[in-house]
Amino acid sequence: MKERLAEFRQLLAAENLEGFIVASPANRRYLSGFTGSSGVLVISREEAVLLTDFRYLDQATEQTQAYGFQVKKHPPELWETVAEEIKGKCAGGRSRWGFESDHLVEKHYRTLKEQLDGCCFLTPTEGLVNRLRRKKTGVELDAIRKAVEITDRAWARLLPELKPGRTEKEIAALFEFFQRELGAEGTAFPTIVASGPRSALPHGEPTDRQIEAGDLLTLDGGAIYNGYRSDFTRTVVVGAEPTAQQQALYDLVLKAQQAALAGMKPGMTGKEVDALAREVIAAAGYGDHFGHGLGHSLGLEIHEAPRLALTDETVLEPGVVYTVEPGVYLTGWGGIRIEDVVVVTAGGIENLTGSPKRLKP
Ligand SMILES: [Mn+2]
Repeated sequence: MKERLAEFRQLLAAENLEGFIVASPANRRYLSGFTGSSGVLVISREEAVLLTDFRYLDQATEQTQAYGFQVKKHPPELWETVAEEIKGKCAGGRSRWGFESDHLVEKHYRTLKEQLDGCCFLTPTEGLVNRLRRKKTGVELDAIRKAVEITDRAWARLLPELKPGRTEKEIAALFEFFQRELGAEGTAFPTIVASGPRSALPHGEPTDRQIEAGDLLTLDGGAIYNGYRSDFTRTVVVGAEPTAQQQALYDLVLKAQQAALAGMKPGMTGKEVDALAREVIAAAGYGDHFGHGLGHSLGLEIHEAPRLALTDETVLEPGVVYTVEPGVYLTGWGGIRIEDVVVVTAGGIENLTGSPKRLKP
């Protein structure tokens, strides 16, 4: 695992950075292997240090060894210690140290700036570690596969439990319980369950609403396995035959998803893949009702760059994992979304999600 540190140092050299401060939990875990909830990485050309507190010392030492980090305990003031650690490494007064502008809290930045004035320049960066995290290695893909499989199996167990009278909260709780029972470390994000007219809310939080026969029900959830996440959405009709309109809209969303799954391949941009699905929905007259991007990458975090979206120019590469999740939402009526997780291969994609796609399960 030391190669991650070596690759990151190559990036630092290319960016003309003498060192780097990692505050993001996901980047910290990716580079150092440390899974604890608190700690900062201080990475220079020569040394890589994880500063953490008493609670995590033994765990951190064990987890980071293979990644090439040494662990140091910080006194109560973490950010004062980070500054001290950098001071010892930035002789000369001209070195540039990078930090994550989207993760370093302003007051911690101020502490560093006061302490390091005249010693080094703090340089804001964005997405530097993410450049390494985009392409998943075999070990990472195995974890994602397992997380996806857990979610598929939890969904299969949940289907017979989807009955009129159950509340959205109960359904979310059952789904999360099944995932835990099947080996998940936790839920990838708070489970979305939205039924009836509420299914028009793309991110409807589960409520006490009781499911009624004939309701659309959208569940969007995922599992965590070895730190890696799955993401999954299905819409079904509960306790009745689908109406013609429900079926027509479902078929449209499915057709849009299939167009993207069949067409996406390395060399295309995220924007082009988004268009494959969006054009199908727009041609049917529902373009204004698909108001979010087609998909996003995921891994240690549920939403990672790059995306499949109107504005994403990133070129698809083998080894990058994406969700493909078109949806149509009609306020007051309901909504439909279907989401799979895929990995880009040499010639197209492999769909990791195995759950059937049927409006009437
Ligand atoms: Mn998603």
